[in-house]
Amino acid sequence: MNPRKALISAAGLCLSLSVAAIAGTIGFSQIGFESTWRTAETESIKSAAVDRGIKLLFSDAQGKQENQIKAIRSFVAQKVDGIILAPIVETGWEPVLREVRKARIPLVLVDRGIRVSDPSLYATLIASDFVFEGREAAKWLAKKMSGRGTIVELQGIPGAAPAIDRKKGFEEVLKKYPRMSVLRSQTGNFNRTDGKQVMEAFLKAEGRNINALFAHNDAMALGAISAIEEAGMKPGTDIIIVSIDGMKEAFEAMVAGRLNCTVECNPLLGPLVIGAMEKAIAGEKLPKWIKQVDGVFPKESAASMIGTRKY
Ligand code: GZL
Repeated sequence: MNPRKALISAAGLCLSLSVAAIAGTIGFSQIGFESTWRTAETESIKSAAVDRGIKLLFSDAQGKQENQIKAIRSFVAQKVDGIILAPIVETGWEPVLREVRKARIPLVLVDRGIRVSDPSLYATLIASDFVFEGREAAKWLAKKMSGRGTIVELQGIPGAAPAIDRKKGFEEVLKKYPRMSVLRSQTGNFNRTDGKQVMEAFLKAEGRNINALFAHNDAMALGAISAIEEAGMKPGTDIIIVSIDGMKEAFEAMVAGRLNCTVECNPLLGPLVIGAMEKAIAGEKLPKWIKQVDGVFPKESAASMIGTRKY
């Protein structure tokens, strides 16, 4: 091989080794395990790190922002090569992210966005478009209900980007249907137990006045389905239900006729987030938002699609 070619291939090898070497240890601050969606996301990120030979320091915040902030500070103290953050809520991150930047550690957001005065505090956000998801849920429901009827809403975690933006998208479309109204709206904290309890309260207060339920995630919808059945009503028939996430258990509920539609929010973000992390560590400029692609799955498609669902 001529000396020039040898030099180029050696440089290429060094670069690839150096990227692998640079992206040696990454800290990942995960929210918790409030839904099967969250579990699927965690597994996707962990396996993507293994595939790339990266050591992942995993921290489960058990649903508390202060635990996420503590974990980030611990990652900085351990001088990790990069930090991945799934931020439970949109605000309260500025001080700790400034400490991360001072330590010159690239940080990538996954699955939820944040509100900061200086967007250079994070390299990129890998997430779905929650406003799109809220709009699609409302469009499907308006068509199903022929533009009229009463709705109750189970919201996600207060202050969380998916809860704020799904509600925003849903209300934006609902404005076009004056004969559709939201009777009651309350948080079910993205989990099945709270979703059931809040739906029990809705049913006690409104009973058969309720024509439809919009749940910000499948976990709360599945809890609400149990509450509707225990109240002697038929979910999917007496009360039309649209939710978000596209989990396999939602497809099972649609096949059984207990859920009418789920808007996907694909949690398999691992390859995207690890790839972005490696680029950020190598000093590459990234777009501020790398959008996950999501679909809309009505009950009619559930039986043919369920075999393809990976989470
Ligand atoms: C969305 C994610 C949400 C899911 C819920 O990216 O943050 O949190 O929709 C999960 O199931 O609890």
